[in-house]
Amino acid sequence: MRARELGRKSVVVGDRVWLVGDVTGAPGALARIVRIAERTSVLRRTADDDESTAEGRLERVVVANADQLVIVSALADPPPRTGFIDRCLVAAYDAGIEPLLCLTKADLAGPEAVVGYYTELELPYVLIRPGSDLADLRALLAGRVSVLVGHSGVGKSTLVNRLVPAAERAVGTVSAIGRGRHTSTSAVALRLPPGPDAGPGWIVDTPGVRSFGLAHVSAESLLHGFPDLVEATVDCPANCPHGADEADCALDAWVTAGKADPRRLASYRRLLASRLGEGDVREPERNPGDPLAGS
Ligand SMILES: Nc1nc2c(ncn2[C@@H]2O[C@H](COP(=O)(O)OP(=O)(O)OP(=O)(O)O)[C@@H](O)[C@H]2O)c(=O)[nH]1
Ligand SMILES: [Mg+2]
Repeated sequence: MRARELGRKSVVVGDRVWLVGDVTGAPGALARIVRIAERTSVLRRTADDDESTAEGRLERVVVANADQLVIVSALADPPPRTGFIDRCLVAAYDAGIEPLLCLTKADLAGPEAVVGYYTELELPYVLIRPGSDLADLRALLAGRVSVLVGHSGVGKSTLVNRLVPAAERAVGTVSAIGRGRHTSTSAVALRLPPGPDAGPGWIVDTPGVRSFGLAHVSAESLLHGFPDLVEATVDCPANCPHGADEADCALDAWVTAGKADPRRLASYRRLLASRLGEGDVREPERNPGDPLAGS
């Protein structure tokens, strides 16, 4: 139970709290949450990118105190969306949480296109297929609090069940048009079995999201999700908005010189536009070049 003075939405998954009452954990035991510890990190998302809309102001805390954001993307069924991954990266850097790319369904498609897109970023990634060895992933999760985010049907709960066999998370099927069925409906933190070199970590399974709105991230912080572009902006004029029609924006020359992938710059500018309500609201996280991008 939550003490009334804490307010209705005050406690989120990942919070560390003080309890008063019966803390045995036995069936029927009742304790009260009386205090919430200061959070080391807060991962947020909004329903929309545009701060001027009601959806844009509707902010959700996904998880507190996570130190790793595991961006889960299937390589097929549903197809990967680099625009969505880019958004998650912005949210991770903004919250001070380290990103890890987790590419599932490697039995269905190769990782080359997605991995190639992030070459300049040195973004750590792991490949997952049914029955694959999870030792690399376990090592990256050990001793940390990691949160899985991704579209519905990418295999987050499947992965959690493999990592924590006692978890028994429900798993759904993917429809013929490659959409998940939103099987998981709430976030749950599970304790990982301890590894040989590190303390037991925690993994947080979350419900699949359609998009990852960034209305709460300032235009300036948006750029921090693009470390491959940041360096170029020292050559920009003061207060350069970095938009596509800025004649003196140094980002164009940076990309022309081959120092970053032009698709990353385009993705960054799509995010900028989307925050101003100019983006494609229908499929905000789809980038040209993604599999099925034009469909
Ligand atoms: N071929 C293949 N299928 C997989 C893999 N991982 C998961 N699946 C399948 O993908 C479907 C969706 O898996 P879930 O674990 O429910 O996906 P989720 O990300 O938890 O979805 P939500 O809870 O809706 O957000 C299930 O039918 C899984 O069996 C994989 O590596 N390869
Ligand atoms: Mg799930």
